[in-house]
Amino acid sequence: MILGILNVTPDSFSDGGEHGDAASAVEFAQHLVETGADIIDIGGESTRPGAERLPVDEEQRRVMPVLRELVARGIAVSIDTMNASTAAHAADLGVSIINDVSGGTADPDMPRVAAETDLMFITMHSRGASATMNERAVYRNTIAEVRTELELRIAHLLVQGVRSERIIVDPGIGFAKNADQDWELLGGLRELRVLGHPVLVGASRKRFLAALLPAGSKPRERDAATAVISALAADAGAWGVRVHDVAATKAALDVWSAMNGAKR
Ligand code: PMM
Repeated sequence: MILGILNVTPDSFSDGGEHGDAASAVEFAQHLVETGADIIDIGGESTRPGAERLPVDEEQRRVMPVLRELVARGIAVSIDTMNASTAAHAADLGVSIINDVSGGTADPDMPRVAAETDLMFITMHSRGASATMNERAVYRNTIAEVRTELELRIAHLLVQGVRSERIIVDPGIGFAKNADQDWELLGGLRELRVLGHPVLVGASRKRFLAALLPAGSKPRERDAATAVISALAADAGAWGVRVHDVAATKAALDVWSAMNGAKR
């Protein structure tokens, strides 16, 4: 699955401020769908390292008009939020997926909303809040620790009534991880499949890719590398990728599936 990223934030690291009004955000989402996105992942709160939390009413003011219009157009939408009330409101408007970068830990009501709405729920691995997560990127065995911490998140969701088949896991590339740890997790994606849940990968334009490019390059110049990661993630059995440049990832995934067809 390709989740196309639609950030309606003034400060996201790679595309902040591009979709300042609802109409341009909707048009951009439509473009992502036309170029191959299966789902639009809409978020109103930046989670870049160091970001402070946004008041929930401001988050909802940003995302709800866009979300309402996308659903009206028959587009599948996921809501990228750490707030249970935003998730509940989005569920009322018809979203298909709740995507919580805190894995259901930032808001104590989130697991209950996930259970009651019975939507797909993406539980992403991170440690602490965006403001402090970089300090917590200390692991003895990155893959094993991320896997264990995801297991705890899953257990917490199950206890609160979320159905197992609704849970998608995400290693949280760039969240409480340094570049080496991000690469380790991507290299070890297969080992996350033992969790028994679909795996989502969000590597698009992230900081760890900068070292592959000339100094001073812009985040959008990381799109080719992102597309390669999409194909390799598919090869490692990932369920989905969350990307900015949908067309490049679609091409990479088409190549991967053509080669796989040829192998059979
Ligand atoms: N990354 C960001 C935001 N939301 N959600 C999931 N499930 N996985 C991610 O890796 C993820 C996310 C931050 O990136 P952005 O600022 O480009 O949206």
